[in-house]
Amino acid sequence: TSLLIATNNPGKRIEIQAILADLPLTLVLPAEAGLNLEVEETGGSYQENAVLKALAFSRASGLPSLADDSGLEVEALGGEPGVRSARYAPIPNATDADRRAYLLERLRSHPIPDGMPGWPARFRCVVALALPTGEIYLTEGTCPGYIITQERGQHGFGYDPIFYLPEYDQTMAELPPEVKNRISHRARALQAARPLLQRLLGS
Ligand code: ITT
Repeated sequence: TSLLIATNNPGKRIEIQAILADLPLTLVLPAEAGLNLEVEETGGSYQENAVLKALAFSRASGLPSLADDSGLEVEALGGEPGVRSARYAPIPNATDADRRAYLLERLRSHPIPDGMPGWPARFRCVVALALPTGEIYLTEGTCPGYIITQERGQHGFGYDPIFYLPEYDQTMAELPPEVKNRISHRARALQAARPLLQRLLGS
């Protein structure tokens, strides 16, 4: 059974491939399916955007497609950047480093709560599985942590270097990838999707 990984983000792609590696699925990348598809994320929620992406890729490829819409939610900022995490920072062609700098800039006027290692935050991930029949399944995962000002670590992508996990005393970018891929929001959403994928394999 083939499953299209409906993302253009290489960081996500590598993690999804690793997390699903033990399933007897042939994971197909957009480029391998001859697809160069930019889906405009017009939805106001992770769920809506994940469905938009999974359906668009499934229609274009004729394959079952799995999309991930995810983001970082910082309590002091009322849950920002949230669904806008990939587009945060008001600069054209912003990089992940620009977005981290912009987030820290926004946090400057908010004191770190007493006794905490940083600003409380969580990563959130919604996974949508779209079948060629048009059926859609959604799962979700979250991972709590703290935003810190000092970047640490080289692994991962996005906000990982400033996302601190007290139980490991490491940032998400310092954790070995196999550990991130056990505990992350993405890992949890994909674990929750396993029964759906098993059913796909059985059919
Ligand atoms: P696709 O839509 O092609 O999948 P994208 O990067 O545009 O790629 P999203 O709209 O879901 O995807 O944005 C997710 C953003 O949230 C991502 O670009 C990062 O900035 C952040 N993010 C999500 N998961 C993360 C993780 O595991 N570590 C660090 N940052 C993450």
